[in-house]
Amino acid sequence: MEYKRIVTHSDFDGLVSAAICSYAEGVERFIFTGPNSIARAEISIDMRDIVCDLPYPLECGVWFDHHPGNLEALKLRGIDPETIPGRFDEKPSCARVVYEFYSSGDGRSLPSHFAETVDEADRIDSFDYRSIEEWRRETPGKLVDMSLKVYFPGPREQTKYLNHLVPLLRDHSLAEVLEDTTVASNLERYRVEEERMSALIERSISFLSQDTSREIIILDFVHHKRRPRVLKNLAYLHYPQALAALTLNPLFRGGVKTNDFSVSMSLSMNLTDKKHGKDIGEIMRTLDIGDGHIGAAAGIVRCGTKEEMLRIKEKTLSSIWKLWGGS
Ligand SMILES: [Mn+2]
Repeated sequence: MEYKRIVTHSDFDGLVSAAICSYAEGVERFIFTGPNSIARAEISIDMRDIVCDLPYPLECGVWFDHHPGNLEALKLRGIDPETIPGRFDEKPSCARVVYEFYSSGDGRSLPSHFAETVDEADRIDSFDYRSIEEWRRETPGKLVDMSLKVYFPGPREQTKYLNHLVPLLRDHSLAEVLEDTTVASNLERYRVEEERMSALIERSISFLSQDTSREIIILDFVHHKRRPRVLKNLAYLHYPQALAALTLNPLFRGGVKTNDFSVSMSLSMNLTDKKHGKDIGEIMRTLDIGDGHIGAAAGIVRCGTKEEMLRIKEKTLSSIWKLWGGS
């Protein structure tokens, strides 16, 4: 079978997955997207497409993935994963699944630089860090990942960069990829943006009055006219001992700000591999505002008036604190 395109997730793991598939199958056309556009069937995908690190679409030629939720969804649709070409495996990254698939079995072997790149994809995609220092360590993979987080004026500029990056990741080691001038300049631009985000975050951090030991960092942006572009983990640079970070963002409909807001929360790396009994997904489900897993989850709260929103927001935060079971 001659495949024509690789449809992949637009994150580091998705790009590395695409790079390995591109090498193994000789496919040079890439489509970058996110899980939601697959779920909404916004992209037409057919039997000549290879799909990586995304939910299983209506149909495709080959599917590689590692998200347990996507496997569940497939089974609910009555599709037996064994009948789909490709591989599903609950590995730390989809890149690992693809790497193992092509390096065993039919004798096709992969260039040696993929070993390090896939190790980095594992760590980055599963957020496998045990401390702030480990998370901030600027490994080659981390630097390439940072270059992806730079601000793009539109989807076209982002696609252009991703199309530039996948062949680099396919043909070179991460250290060599970092020598590319476009990668280097995006990385430097990202560093400047990160400084700015970190400063905005520092100004926006608050804690609940009940939270005397400052366990949950709260970033409340609901009063902002536009959703600010921030990476909430940067908050840990200011409060490295915190156990979780929670962001509140206003929601927009047709470009107009509503009184609805979103809540997203995740555990800090201080709790990685610790027995903590916290379950963020369970908190969202109990409040009936959303879903997620133990380490990270999100929800949406709908409100009528602005006054109602302010009241419900306070109530939601104190309910989260109770369910969190803070000290
Ligand atoms: Mn992934």
